[in-house]
Amino acid sequence: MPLVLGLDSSTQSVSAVVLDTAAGSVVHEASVSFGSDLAEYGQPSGFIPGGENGEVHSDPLMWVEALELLMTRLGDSGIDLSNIAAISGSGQQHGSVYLDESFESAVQSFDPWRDLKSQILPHLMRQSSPIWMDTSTGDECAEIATAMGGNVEVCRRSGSIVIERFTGPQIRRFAKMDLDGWNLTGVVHLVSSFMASLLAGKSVAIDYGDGAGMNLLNLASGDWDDDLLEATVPGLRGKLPPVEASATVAGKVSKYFVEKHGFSPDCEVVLFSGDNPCSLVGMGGATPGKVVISLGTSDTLFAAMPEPRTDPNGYGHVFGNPMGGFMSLICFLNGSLAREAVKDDLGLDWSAFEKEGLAATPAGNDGRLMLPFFGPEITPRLESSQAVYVGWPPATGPGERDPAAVVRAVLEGQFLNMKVHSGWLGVEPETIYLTGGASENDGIAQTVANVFGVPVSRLGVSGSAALGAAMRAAHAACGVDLAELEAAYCQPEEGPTLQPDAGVGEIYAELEQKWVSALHDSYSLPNH
Ligand code: XUL
Repeated sequence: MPLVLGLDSSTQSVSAVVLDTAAGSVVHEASVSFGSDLAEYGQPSGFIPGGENGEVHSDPLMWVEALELLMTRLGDSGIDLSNIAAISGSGQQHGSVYLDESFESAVQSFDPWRDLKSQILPHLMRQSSPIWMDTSTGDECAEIATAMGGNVEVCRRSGSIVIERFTGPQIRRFAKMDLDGWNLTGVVHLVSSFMASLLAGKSVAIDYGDGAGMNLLNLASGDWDDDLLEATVPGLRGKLPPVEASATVAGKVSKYFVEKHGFSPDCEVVLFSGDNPCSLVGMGGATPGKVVISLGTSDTLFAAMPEPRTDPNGYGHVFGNPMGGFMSLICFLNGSLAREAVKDDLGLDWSAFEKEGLAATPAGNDGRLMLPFFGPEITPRLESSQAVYVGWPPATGPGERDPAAVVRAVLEGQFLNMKVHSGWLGVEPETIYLTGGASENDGIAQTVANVFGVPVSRLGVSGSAALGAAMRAAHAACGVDLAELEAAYCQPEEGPTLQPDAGVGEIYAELEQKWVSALHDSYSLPNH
């Protein structure tokens, strides 16, 4: 019974899912949490607390130890690791690991009688790794953008304007702060390619999915962009792994994992990718036409794209789609925090939010609009903000507005914002796949269907990044068809697909225009 293993090295844990793709089943899931399982690192949320000047770093040795512990747990759970035919994985995006020149040769011959962590330690040229939550690189972003003649050009080439958490600006900051450390660095890996290198026993390539989150990859050529490299740190190409298609088999699993954890020497390691690209696959959204909206602390919208368009406003990102082509990722910071602010402010629970709010008001809210930005926002880019109400009776002040209409206004405002700021994708969605906590609320899901004018299907998938990684391993190394994998693992939850209500199309078309005008009247949006 050949199995595949998908790993997810995320901010707070490293987790695994084992699939039997012939049976279409999930055989086992396991996880190691940095907070509870590796408390001795003192990084309960997966990063070193108290970073200054926007620095958010993690200890890469913690990731290594978690990987090893996870393998031990998988073995202890009765899974025969010699039955694993292929492994792939997912990593939190943008984080970087700085290794010396001898890492490449050392990783080939790690000693199975010693732990992995102590054998990596001498090769780390930077003891901590900046991760995606780091915002310390404002100066470096400005320097790179200026050297490139502006962010429009950076976005055109790399799919994103220069972003603080992206790896290029982070590398530049390290080279400025610690030139000696930088000069001794032989290779910079992403979290994804670092973990894959440990498993493959060699320094492997970065894939297009995660590589596009560095502000260094030229999307059109599929190679590192020489001008971006030069603007970041001269000579950078010599310290980066090559970049390759996500479906590349990097090689067989290393001797270390064969001898220590019982893997078969024939087990293949497929390049790892970023967590968002892997989630696209795990949610069944890897073929164009499906748009995935995840309603979480912040909301995200992602979709496969046939061609590398970029966001003219510079808010969204374009990454490689691990199944070929490209994908977008648009992040809306004011997600459930804004919904909860309204709910709590009105003293409602989620059921009342739906019954006394949505159900008591008409689609379009009689023209009452909200710009639902309760704090800083990425899409559109707003440094700080508070909600703006447009089209309400003139005398209404805070606390006097009809609570039911406020509930509807926050949701319609959020989904109009998503619709307006995803138009650049050029994707006409056939179905919206909705996931995340708030998607369970029927009224919220119906409002998404109505605002977009597209049927909404709710996904039952959990752990989509690890699942997507396992599906990628099965597809790339074992030749299993993507459609077959999606049919087995990415089915919508029980329950009907929600169709848009009849007659609401025109209402929302009109409301969208008013909403866009209100946005531009209320904020001076920065040009990048
Ligand atoms: C994406 C991003 C986050 C991390 C989380 O740009 O920064 O979604 O990938 O792991």
